[in-house]
Amino acid sequence: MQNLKFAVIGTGFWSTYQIAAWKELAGIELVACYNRTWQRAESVAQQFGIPNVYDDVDELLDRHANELDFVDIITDVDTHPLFTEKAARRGLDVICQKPMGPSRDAARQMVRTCRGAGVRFYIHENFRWQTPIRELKSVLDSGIIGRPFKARVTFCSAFPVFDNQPFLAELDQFILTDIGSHILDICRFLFGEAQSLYCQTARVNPKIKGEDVANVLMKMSSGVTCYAEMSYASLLEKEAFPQTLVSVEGEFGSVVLTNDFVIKTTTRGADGQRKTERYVAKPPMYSWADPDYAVVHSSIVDCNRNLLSDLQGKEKAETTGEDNLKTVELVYAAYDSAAQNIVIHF
Ligand code: 89Y
Repeated sequence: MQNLKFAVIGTGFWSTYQIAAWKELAGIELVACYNRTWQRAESVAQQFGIPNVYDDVDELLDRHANELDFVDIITDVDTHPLFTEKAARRGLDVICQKPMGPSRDAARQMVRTCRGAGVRFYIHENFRWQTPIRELKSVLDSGIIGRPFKARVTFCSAFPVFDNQPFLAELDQFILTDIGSHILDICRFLFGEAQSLYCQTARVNPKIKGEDVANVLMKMSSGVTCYAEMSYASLLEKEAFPQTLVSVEGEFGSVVLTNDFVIKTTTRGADGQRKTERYVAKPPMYSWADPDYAVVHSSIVDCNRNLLSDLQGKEKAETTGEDNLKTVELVYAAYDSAAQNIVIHF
């Protein structure tokens, strides 16, 4: 099979990890990169040996459309629709970072644009690919705790997230779009689709524009009541960033994914006594990963592998645009619920 050729659009903070993760996989070739500032594109190109550098995205696409198979969009959310449209119009498959678009309508339109152009469209949603989340899913699928009826999915932190990603402080809608996209996607991955949702938000940090706390309560079609809590204003005894902590109760027992990737499953033994089994679901540590983000950075490799496999026609991608639109709908339903203080029914 021939290498698939791609271009990276946007060479900011996240791109260096995204590109390093692509380099872990065979069967692809990164032929060009674009950034609105040429210097930044050039420096990333030198770091990774990318042969063609642009600060004009149309020029990149026009010059390379014939050889390219797909683009990987790693820009701020506001430019996702435009760059998706430009690539799709040239017949290129599109991978785009989460959150898909700057609004529900923009995201819906992106899916329509790609469908209309007959190109494949994927969202780079990596949290569900984290080693501990996959391990937790296998515990649930094994049936050992029986049918889950209740869950809590937690991302609460005081990590100085705005130091590395200052634009996040400027977003009118912050935590639900940034972390909520991941956390609500994990809820869907673990427990299926939501039937109804109620949300409350708050802004604790006075220096940012959007909300930095969101509490979402969902009733899933599977019967699970799922509480998703997220915050960047939580100074806790143990800083968990960027781990997602999960607790699930089922008819025969419970499972928790707690700090430092520890999974503990509690069931009754043959003697009827309660027993807890402990296991550490440590993610692979790549030399290029930032230790502060290691569990997230390693999941980029697995997410990319899944998307590549779909592009190569080998395996279905989990996070297609169509699928991720369901996560986007939850994010904006959460905003609607919080704004009107109502339960949203799907
Ligand atoms: O932007 C976010 C993401 O996708 O993962 C963690 C993060 O970098 C900060 O919330």
